[in-house]
Order: sequence, then structure tokens, then C-alpha cells
Amino acid sequence: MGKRISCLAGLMLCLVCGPASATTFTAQVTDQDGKPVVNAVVTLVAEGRNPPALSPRLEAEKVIDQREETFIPLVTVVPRGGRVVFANNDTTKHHVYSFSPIKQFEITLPQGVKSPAFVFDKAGIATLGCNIHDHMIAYVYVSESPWTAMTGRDGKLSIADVPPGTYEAELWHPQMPPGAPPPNEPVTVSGNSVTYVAKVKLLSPPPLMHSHSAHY
Ligand SMILES: [Cu+2]
Repeated sequence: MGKRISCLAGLMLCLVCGPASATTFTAQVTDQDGKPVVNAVVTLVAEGRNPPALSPRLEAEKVIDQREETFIPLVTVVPRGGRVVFANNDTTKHHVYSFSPIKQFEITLPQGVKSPAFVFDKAGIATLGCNIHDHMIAYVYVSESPWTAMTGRDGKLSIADVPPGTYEAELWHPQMPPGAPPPNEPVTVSGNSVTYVAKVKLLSPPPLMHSHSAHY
């Protein structure tokens, strides 16, 4: 694993600043082959600021669907204190669980049933599974910072109206090598727009994760 970690392509930082005050932060994430990376989460951590626990900038309640023995979406971003509802729209029963340090729960969801909302009150990442279908996997990214977004299929994301200042950009993706988060990158936010370009080494997805590709 050590060698693999050292092979990380590394992060490239490129800042392009424009001339005005309300700043739109955009990021572009590619993998080691130069392909756009979907489902990468970028968080801007502001030095010396304490964003509210329940940020109005991130939607506080999200639904994770289950269809064809797949959690949809693969990655869900909520603010700290945010809620997640599980909706079983499948033709089978599911038993959703998390043993992650930030949140432990389990719930049996018969076909057609929606769960109560689960509150995620600690920042971090919870990995979800299903006790009945071992191949089912999803992630809840609980963000402390209101300046958090996830890349689309084009590997891009955008965060509007970021206050000027100095931040650290944290990057996360489910296929990053475990235990080897890339170092945070300093980002200076000023002007009209700032573009953050990151290149990251990803492991191959588990074979069944490919089923997610049909849903994005
Ligand atoms: Cu299941």
C-alpha cells in the first residue's frame, strides 16, 4: 500500500482570479488517466471561521433511494446536523446499516417504505451497506463547511458567493486509496472566480459499483 500511496499523481493547483468581489469557486477533478471524476467532494475549510452547524447553503434533508439493489445516489452530501431519509423503491426488502464512527444505525425497510429521517450530527463520512445485499454501498459525506460541493459527470463543481479569504481545499472520493487522503491545498478566494484543478489517483471501483453508472 505504501508504494501505491507514493504513486499518487498528486494534486495540481491552478488559480485563476478575476477582478471583482463575489467569488464563484469552481473545481475540475481528473483521475490519473486525465478522465473527469464524478462524485468527488471538494470542501473549502475557512481559517478562523465557524460556519453554522446547519448551513443554509447545503440542503439539510436528502433522500437516498434504493432501486435495483442499488443506493441512489452513491454519494450524498449533507451539512453537519443534516438528515437523510431512505426510500425503498425496490422490489425487495433492504436492511440499511452504518457502522461508521460518525453514525451507527440500522433499519429494515420493506418494499415501498420510507424511513424516518436520520440525523447526522458529526462531520465525516459514513459508509452505508445493506445486510441483505452485500454489494450495495453508498456514502454520506457530512460537511462542517457550507462551502462544499460534488462533481458531476464532467468532473466539475461550482460553489457560488464564497467570501474572499484564505481556505484549504479538501478533496475526497470513494475510490481514493484508504488511509491516504491527499494533502489539503491552500486556496485564496478573491475576484470574480477561482478555479481549482485537481488530479487524483483513484483505485478501480469494486465491480458492482459500476451499476451506479446507469443512474448518473
Ligand atoms: Cu438490500
